[in-house]
Amino acid sequence: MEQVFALPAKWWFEAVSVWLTVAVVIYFLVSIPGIYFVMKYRFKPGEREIGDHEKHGHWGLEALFVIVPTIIVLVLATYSFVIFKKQRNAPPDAMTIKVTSFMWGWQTEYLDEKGNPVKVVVTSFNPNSYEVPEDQKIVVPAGKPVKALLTSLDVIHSFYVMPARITEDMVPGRITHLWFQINKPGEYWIFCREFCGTGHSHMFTKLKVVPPEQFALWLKGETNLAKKEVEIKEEVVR
Ligand SMILES: [Cu+2]
Repeated sequence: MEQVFALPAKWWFEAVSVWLTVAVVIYFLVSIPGIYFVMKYRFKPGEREIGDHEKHGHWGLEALFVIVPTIIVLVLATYSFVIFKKQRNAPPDAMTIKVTSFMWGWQTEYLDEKGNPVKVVVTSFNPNSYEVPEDQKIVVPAGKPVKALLTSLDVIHSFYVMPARITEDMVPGRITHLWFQINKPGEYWIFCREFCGTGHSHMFTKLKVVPPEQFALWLKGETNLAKKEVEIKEEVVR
């Protein structure tokens, strides 16, 4: 069995293929007979010039044209809602981070069970580079669900975890959320996905996914993944 690389991306890809298949099949079911009838009943002098308006259609066919699309819509809606619920609600064992956005960067707090921050990472704005310094990457454990609480200090931003195919607005004065799980260690992009000013194109960071043991060490500060202390206050007051 193919290993699931990321959630909720798995369901996102599944839903896209289901919707695309239904859409393409319906497209051909409608367009091919459509072309045929356009040819067959095209205007010819002397033939049905005033049309056949007095004739009623076919009750059976009309009922079929109502019932079949209704069933398709209901099936797609139910299927999509099941996926939406999985995509929206973090599993109960998810670890929690809180990400606060600002023009143009991120502050990530790692919270304990009581909601107190145990570690803080700040990704600051750098208009001259597309590199993210090692100590500014958001580190998470591989194979573990992560719930992110999101907010903003200034304007509306959006937290887009690209490998997980999930994004959510970060709104000042409000806490929104999303969750994701990346099963393969590596580095992935996170982008701001809401145009938020002149620095928007440089509002990104790297998600560094490491094995859980390595993450536990990093969180306790016993590794050189992020040695440098970052002055948070200075960074966020822009
Ligand atoms: Cu932004």
